[in-house]
Amino acid sequence: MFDTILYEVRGSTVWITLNRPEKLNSFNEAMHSELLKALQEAENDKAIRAIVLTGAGRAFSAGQDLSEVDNSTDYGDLLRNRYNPIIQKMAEIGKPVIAAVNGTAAGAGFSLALAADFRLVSEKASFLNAFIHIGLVPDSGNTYYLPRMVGHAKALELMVLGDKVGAEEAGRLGLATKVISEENWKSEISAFADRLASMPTKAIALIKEALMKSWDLPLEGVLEKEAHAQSLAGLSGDHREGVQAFLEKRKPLFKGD
Ligand code: T3D
Repeated sequence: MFDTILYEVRGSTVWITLNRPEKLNSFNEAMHSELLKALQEAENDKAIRAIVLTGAGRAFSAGQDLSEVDNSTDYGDLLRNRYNPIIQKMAEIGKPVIAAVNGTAAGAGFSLALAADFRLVSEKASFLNAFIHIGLVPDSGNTYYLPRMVGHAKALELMVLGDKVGAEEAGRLGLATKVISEENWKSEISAFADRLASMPTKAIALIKEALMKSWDLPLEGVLEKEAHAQSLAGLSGDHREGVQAFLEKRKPLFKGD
């Protein structure tokens, strides 16, 4: 169905794998369009309750395929038309998105990992704000997410100096949800994705939305947003199940409804 990505449904999760390993999963036009379609498909499929995004081979993604751009490329339009819809979709999608960062995440590949809700990072992986090395500026949400995760000073340092951040440092900086060893890679990613897929999906969607909006709102607005989100969460089947299970002293069985 797709040429540049793999789309594999495993129970209630989908694994989307960027699949141009010979080019370190750098983005060409087809991969932009297919990744967006895959995210839309995962969003629309009610049976999918967690999304894993990873890369084939030794890289997560090396960002823009530099052999695809030339002097006639308007980078602003390229971002508006191809990268930004993907980054926006990852924020909007009402399901948890896990970046399973299997190797190098450079340029927009770094940004893509930042736009996920969780980053499970292989001990072999690294993050590189490669933009500066080719005279460009960080894009695809990098200047939004990175300072919020590591603070202004560290973000500026990573953007301007363009030094590689290894897995251990990514853990220390709060970029990595968890650093995972090679031998446990697949099993730990699966377990984490399955855990998220068995949680109250609507509440997760509301948390994502509220947290994103909280950056732009004064306290009063945040309090109202929380009240509104809680009204919606309170109407969910999973809330009823959570309370019922508590009263019956059993484990809840959340269905994402
Ligand atoms: O439209 C716009 O441009 C605006 C939007 C920009 C968004 C961006 O992402 S800009 C940043 C683009 N990315 C980069 O600048 C990163 C370029 N790649 C690298 O710096 C290095 O490849 C890495 C540090 C990521 C990994 O280094 P290493 O030594 O492990 O691998 P390598 O030997 O450099 O790469 C392996 C192959 O992948 C190689 O091909 P070959 O020689 O085996 O045929 C290399 O050319 C290819 N490759 C790696 N990155 C890209 C790429 N080919 C095309 N585009 C790439 N980005």
